[in-house]
Amino acid sequence: MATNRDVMAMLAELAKLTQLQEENPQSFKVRAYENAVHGLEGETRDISSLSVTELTKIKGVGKSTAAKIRELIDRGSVAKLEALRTEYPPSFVELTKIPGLGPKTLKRIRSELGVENLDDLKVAIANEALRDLPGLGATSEEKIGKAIERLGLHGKDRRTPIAEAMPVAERLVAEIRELDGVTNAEFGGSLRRHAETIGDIDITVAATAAEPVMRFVAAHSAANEVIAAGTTKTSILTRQGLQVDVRVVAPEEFGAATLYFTGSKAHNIALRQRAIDRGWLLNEYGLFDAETDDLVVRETEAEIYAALDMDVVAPPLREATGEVEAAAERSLPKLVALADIKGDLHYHTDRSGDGRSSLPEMVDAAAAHGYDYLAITDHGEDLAINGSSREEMLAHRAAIDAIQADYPDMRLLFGCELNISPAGDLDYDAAFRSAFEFTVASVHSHFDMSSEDQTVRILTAMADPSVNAIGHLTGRYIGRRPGIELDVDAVLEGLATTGVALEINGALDRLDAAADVLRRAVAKGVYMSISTDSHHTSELKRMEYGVLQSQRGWVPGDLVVNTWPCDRFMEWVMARR
Ligand code: DGT
Ligand code: CA
Ligand code: CA
Ligand code: ZN
Repeated sequence: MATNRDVMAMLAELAKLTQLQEENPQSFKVRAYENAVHGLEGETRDISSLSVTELTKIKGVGKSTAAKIRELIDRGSVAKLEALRTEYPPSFVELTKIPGLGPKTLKRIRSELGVENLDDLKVAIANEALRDLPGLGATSEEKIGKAIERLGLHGKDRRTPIAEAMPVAERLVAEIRELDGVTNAEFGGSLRRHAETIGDIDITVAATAAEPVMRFVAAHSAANEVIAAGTTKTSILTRQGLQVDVRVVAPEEFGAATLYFTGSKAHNIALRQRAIDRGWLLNEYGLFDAETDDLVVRETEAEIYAALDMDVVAPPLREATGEVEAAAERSLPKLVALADIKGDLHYHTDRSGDGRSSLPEMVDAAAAHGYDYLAITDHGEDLAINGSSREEMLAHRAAIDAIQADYPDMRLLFGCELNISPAGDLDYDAAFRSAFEFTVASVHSHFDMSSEDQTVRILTAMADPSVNAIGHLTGRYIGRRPGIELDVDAVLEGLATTGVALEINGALDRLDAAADVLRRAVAKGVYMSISTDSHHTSELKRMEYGVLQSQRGWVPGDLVVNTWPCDRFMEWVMARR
């Protein structure tokens, strides 16, 4: 039976493939599918029981979309989608990830050069065949070639952005946990370490019987191909070409197995050496005495670390970059936990053109998280489509003031996401900006300026007394768009001097600033904020990803301003004004 998630995945795929067919991302049909996905995000009912008429009452769902939803629920597949999949197989769709290759260009290189997949495209580039097509040219050809290299789309080590892998893994783990005889399930590997890109997904399952789990995985709707079906390990390939390894272990082996399959390999090797030094052996089954083979411990990761005379190392740190030594010396930083977060500081409502939930809905969702404070930061006037005029902002402030009375336990801040112009200027004027109680300033355009100019741009912006944080520092989209180039040390110096916070953006396709930048920021004592950049109530859970990103950067909690109690936080905010 199709779940709400299946339906949303079906519509998202229809939107994607229809873009290719209509050669236009803005086509009416594409928008209709996308709007339906957004409408369903907020749906808490099981929609499989709804009629076409009932379905059309959901925001964004039209009649033809409703019919496709029923078709999926009733027949298990959608004819229109099947036809599109035949016309556009995954190896062709993959080419849409390459910047500079829009649907029109793709169609042309397919019909005129016979390019069906990445290998074909690379041959065409090597033969300099692209440059002769209308609308392309030598420069575009070179750019496309470079983008292929940069995206790592080629060969055996092609990697998937974490934003694409995470939903697949979270879904499988949630479903496997519900199976009979399963006592625990967890994803491991690079995904649990919260790496930016993922080679394959590793899932470890603790169960009293392996067979039902193996059967479930091999028959899963996400599996386009089963590449290995063993008694305790099954590997599948999704339509997007992402491999998932599912391993079943006995419940008492779960700790040793998750430790092993979380890695990294280098971290494991360091742990194994500590075991050897103590006369033991460490493997995926447990920690054993080297001479007698007697079991020392194995049930939980915590027990194994304790036996090795170490503090528990959080998964994002397990990269053999000093964490083993620090855990042994008991000098790991006191990292942020989700429960430490007291507020969200980058937060949109439908006052922003790209916001999709109303102010009351967004405030209510934050209150449900138990936050003590919340900065509402809709876009300023500079973002033509998404931004707000002065009049609109003032009306917005009145609406926020009015709603505040209903939430006595949560301090609402009238805020703004200011856009940083190429010169480092910000929206409105200084007097108008000073009315905001909190702002995050970020780059949304002009990604190609020189590193020198970008550095001046950010330093200029942060010098403005209305700015409290710099949002998504580089503007990157992992695997899709490289960030702006910057003199990172100069920017971090600026942040340390001004006391402006560096945002850790929890959107999985951003995870900006990157972990290595965070680690350098820690060394300079830069304040940081962990934010979701939510545009819809379904996006508040990004806070968890932001927290994991902060851990990957070894960020101690006391540098993170939104772990502070409201009084201390407000003192810091006011110090800028
Ligand atoms: P990926 O998939 O390339 O993003 O990176 P990982 O770290 O998920 O690597 P993967 O999937 O090959 O293996 C998952 C974990 O299993 C890895 O992090 C550590 C463990 N592992 C795999 N092979 C070995 C090995 O030969 N030695 C040790 N010590 N551990 C291994
Ligand atoms: Ca892996
Ligand atoms: Ca693997
Ligand atoms: Zn934003």
